[in-house]
Amino acid sequence: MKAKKKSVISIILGGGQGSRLYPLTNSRSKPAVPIAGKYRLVDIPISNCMNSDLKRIFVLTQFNSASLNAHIKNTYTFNAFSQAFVDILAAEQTPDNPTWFQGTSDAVRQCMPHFLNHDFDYALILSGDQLYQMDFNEMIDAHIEANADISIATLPVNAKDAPEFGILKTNSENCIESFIEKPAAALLPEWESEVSDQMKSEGKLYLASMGIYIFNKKLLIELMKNPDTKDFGKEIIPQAVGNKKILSFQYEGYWTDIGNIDSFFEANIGLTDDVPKFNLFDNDNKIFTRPRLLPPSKFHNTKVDKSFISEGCIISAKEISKSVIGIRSRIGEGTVIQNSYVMGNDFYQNIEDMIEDTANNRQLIGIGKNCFISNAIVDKNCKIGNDVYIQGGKHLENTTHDLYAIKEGIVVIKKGVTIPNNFTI
Ligand code: ADQ
Ligand code: ADP
Repeated sequence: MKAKKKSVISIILGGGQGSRLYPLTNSRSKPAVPIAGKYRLVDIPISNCMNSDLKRIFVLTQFNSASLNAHIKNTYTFNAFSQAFVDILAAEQTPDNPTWFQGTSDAVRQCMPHFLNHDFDYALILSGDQLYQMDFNEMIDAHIEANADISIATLPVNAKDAPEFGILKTNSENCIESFIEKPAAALLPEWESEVSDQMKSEGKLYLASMGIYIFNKKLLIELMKNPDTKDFGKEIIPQAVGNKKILSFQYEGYWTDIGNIDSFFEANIGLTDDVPKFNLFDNDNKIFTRPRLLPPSKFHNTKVDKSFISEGCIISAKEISKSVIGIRSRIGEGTVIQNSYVMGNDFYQNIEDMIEDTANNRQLIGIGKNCFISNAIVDKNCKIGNDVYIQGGKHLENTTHDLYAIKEGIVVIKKGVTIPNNFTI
């Protein structure tokens, strides 16, 4: 018998208003937020799809931004003979739909006409704010083999993390028998699962939904007819449990949610660990991004330790440690950067402008001389003066200021701001 051809479209939930990532999402949509010095958030799920040979991809986003469009257009170009595409679908108002996406399944519902223009048997629905590497083919094969209606990727989590996720229980055939979205801590004892000895030893006793779903086309069409259900985790999945065959596809590799400033910061700084949990140095699983053809980075008198330095930087800093430095960064002499993510710049300032700005006591694009920056995120295109002192940490209270925001002790310098000489946080 001829094996059934897998026909799959991928739908990436690119983000609602992205308020948890504010101020990084102040002027750009969440999928466009720069990560790891040279990528954007959306490159992670797209690369997982490409590496799984799934090349028909939709990115659903609450609002469109120039940078997301430019990034997708300049990165994911395919030859005319392939069926591959990456299409951005931004929430649009139509006579039938006067509102923005009201939730994750509402986003899919509103975009159904676009999906139905394509031939597919299965829809793979992914979150846009997770860091992981996964071959989706294994999950798709398991879904087909089990003759499931829906599959959900799951992984064991501990009691501290469980209230953040959909938690489920399975039967002996790995089919989901019960599901609760974000249970209160007090309810957890009822939700323990049989997990491997390794997971048990790490206290990971609860099976969490990774927010990665496969739906059979027919079922998806049927479920998306009801405009009253707005969210996969809150409505679609709990309502399908008991009525549909839902497979739990268990994953035990590295996976993390990067939906808020704290976890976004940790995920970036985690890349500087001796053996990072997320491996960017992998022949088989490449993370794709825009090929910018930047020159190599140039250093003068800098001690660099455990750091990621992207292309096209001009660095005279005294010391950079445990930090991620983004493309085209310019860092002045005497400056120390610790435990920070500097996103870099979209363009270089030309030499004539720099001479004129310096002569007029204006800050240059990049980070000036003799600064100290620790526990901070510096968004793109900032002009940070000389002798600026930024010391993030738990001693600081959450706050929002014209030039920066502080969240969980992490100082986030807003995109494109000018920080005067001697400024202190
Ligand atoms: P959450 O991550 O809390 O839980 P949600 O905030 O709805 O769910 O986001 C899921 C994904 O959809 C994210 O990538 C988000 O950016 C995106 N998204 C949200 N609203 C959107 C909108 N209006 N338009 C487009 N995209 C949107 C979900 C599940 C849990 C599961 C966790 C795993 O509900 O059951 O455990 O994911 O992270
Ligand atoms: P981000 O989402 O990173 O904030 P933007 O929406 O600012 O990105 O878009 C970045 C693009 O804008 C880059 O490709 C860059 O070429 C261009 N750009 C922005 N400002 C300038 C400038 N002053 N001069 C030249 N190019 C610029």
